[in-house]
Amino acid sequence: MTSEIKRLEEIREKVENNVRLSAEEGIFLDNKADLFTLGELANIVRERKNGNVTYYNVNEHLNPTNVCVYRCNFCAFRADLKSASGYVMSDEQILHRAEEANQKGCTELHIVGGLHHQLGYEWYLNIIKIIHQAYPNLHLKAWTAVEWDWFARVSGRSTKELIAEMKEMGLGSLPGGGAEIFHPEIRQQICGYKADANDWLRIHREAHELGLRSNATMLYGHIEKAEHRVDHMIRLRELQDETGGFQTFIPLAFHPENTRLDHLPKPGGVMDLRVMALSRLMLDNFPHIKAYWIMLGLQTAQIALSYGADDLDGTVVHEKIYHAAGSDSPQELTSDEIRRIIEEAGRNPVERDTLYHEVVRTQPKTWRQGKPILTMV
Ligand code: V47
Ligand code: SF4
Repeated sequence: MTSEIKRLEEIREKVENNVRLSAEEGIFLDNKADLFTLGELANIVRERKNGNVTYYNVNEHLNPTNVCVYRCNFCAFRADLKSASGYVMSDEQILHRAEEANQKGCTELHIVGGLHHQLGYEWYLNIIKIIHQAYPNLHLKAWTAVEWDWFARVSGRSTKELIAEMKEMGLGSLPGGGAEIFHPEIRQQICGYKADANDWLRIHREAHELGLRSNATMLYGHIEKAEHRVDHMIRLRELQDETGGFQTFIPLAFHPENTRLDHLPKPGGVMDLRVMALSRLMLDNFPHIKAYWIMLGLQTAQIALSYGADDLDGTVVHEKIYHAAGSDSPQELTSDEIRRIIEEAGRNPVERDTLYHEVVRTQPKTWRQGKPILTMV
């Protein structure tokens, strides 16, 4: 037996016995394991944690402004303060979009945007306040750690104080964006000036301490290598050991179009599936791994359900970040279409709310919260 086959057998035994993999084993898997083995191992963990269920939710995206002080090299969404493509939504437009989401029976509004040079923290706070007042049943998953860091810089207050204040106003949870790649060697090159790894992790720790759940992402397929991806996952795994506040990990494939990194190729389907599987194997304390179909495309997302993923995200209306960077996924899927895709993959579709309670619908637009869905962490 060659040493590589022997190493893979040892890893297989660990996975089967639910034993944590080391960073070195993660790097070995990323560099050396074949796609089928990665998928097979990830599927063991996926089915141990979530059985045959695949989750989805009914949500919409709201990006209240695309004007941003930062210039992340991978971003096609942002606009300069004075640029003709820059926009800032009015309160009326924001409420109109929330009404649309509510009308469609959405359980969640996913709210993120640019860091506007002039609007200040109060403008972002007001968005949460007015939507929550008008539609208290809509779960507001809002502002990435990078935005929270910016709010603290412009308001001179602590991130924890701001998160607590917004929670009082109706904030429901934090999305996982802004994580990119934590390792400074890479972060410096793609988004050096914004919140760093320690800031990102601190802000999520604070949210967890305040009783909010959050997600985590990783932007892959640009200039990072296996060791950076594994380092990223290990940092998240350590924080999850401490707080248990993360729900879902979402690996995000880099889309190069209209970005400063447009000379790089877009990662292919094989890389998408490999990173999905590796995430499931390394993040043994994350209940869920999401195949974000907008980013992966429907076909890869469907296959990812056998490579570690147990969640497809949602109906996602008004997605801007990926479509600005060249995504050709549809802008919106109906619940029926999502269910069909999941069933075709041999999984049982379950609609969930943001906090993974089953959603029971009596009619398409009315819903009540069901029992929490049992997930083993
Ligand atoms: O932080 C920006 C990424 C993220 C590009 O929490 C890009 O449930 C690829 O975080 N190519 C925002 N990626 C989206 C996000 C997210 C998405 C779905 C669900 C959840 C959740 C969170 O999008 C950014 C950045 O990492 N991004 N530009 C690009 N050109
Ligand atoms: Fe701004 Fe976010 Fe785009 Fe970076 S990724 S430039 S912080 S909108």
